[in-house]
Amino acid sequence: MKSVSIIGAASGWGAKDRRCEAGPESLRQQGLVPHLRQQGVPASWELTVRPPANHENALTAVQALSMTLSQATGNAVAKGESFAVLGGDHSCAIGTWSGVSQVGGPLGLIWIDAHMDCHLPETSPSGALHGMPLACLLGLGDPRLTAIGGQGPKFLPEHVVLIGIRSFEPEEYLLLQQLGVKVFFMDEVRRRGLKKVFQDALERVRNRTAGFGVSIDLDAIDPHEAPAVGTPVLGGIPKGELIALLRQIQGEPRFRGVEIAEYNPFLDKGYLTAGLIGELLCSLFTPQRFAHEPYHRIGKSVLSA
Ligand code: NNH
Ligand code: MN
Ligand code: MN
Ligand code: MN
Repeated sequence: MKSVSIIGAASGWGAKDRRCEAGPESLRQQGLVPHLRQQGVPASWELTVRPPANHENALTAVQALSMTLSQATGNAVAKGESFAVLGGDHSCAIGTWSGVSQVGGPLGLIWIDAHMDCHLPETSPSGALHGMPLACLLGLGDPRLTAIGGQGPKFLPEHVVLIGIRSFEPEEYLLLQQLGVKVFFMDEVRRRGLKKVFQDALERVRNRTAGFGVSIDLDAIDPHEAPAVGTPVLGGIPKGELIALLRQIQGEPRFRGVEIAEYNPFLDKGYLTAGLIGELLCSLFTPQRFAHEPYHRIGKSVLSA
């Protein structure tokens, strides 16, 4: 069984509310690693990457962090380990997947998000970099970000799928349509059920690829169940359905790793979102023979210790 390298991406420079930079350290303090190990996941906290203290602006902060992060994920995969990147705002995806795409053949990516994250600097209404990482990974955007891990696109459009989308600007949808990237809107998820949509997604990312990854923006999940995000959008994916489907990936040799982004501990209600992150990780990495324990204990066990 592959060991799981946990990598914190402690930056909020891509978001309007920067406090998600505290996400990784908070999860660590809430006892995430001991809990995972108790659940049979051979996880260890590899490192936490941070932007340098002396960066000039948000872009150079994200650029520097992404370069370090890409080396960390690239190393983990080259060693034959799985990884879990914990954000931090979703601009960390530039580093995470640029690194993974350097190892082995073509890579597939399932992008689970309320948003498309496919803006160019010219089309973004907010200028926030967490609205642009998928465009960067497809080779479009600021050259300082698209060059990370080597020039050019890190994925072929036919190997990328988005799930859970319910908030976007027309320009980013146009871009995805022009490229030919498949988008499963939340409407379709509700109409056909997540299970069928997820099957279609898996088929695409497995077709003529050497491996695939999953990027989860926590705002994809309904805000009643994942409140600790900076940009909540009502009407999201029920967490139980997502957990059940991620469980199908467990043990799949071509699954490279996961990224879970946008956790802002200051917005969490009790341990709701932290617990959910634990459950998501267990669903992907806990061997089937282990019982699946409710996760809200991570915080409590630390507090009572
Ligand atoms: N599309 C909006 C923007 O670019 C919101 C992006 N926010 C996200 N993306 N959380 O996942 O500003
Ligand atoms: Mn989002
Ligand atoms: Mn996102
Ligand atoms: Mn669990």
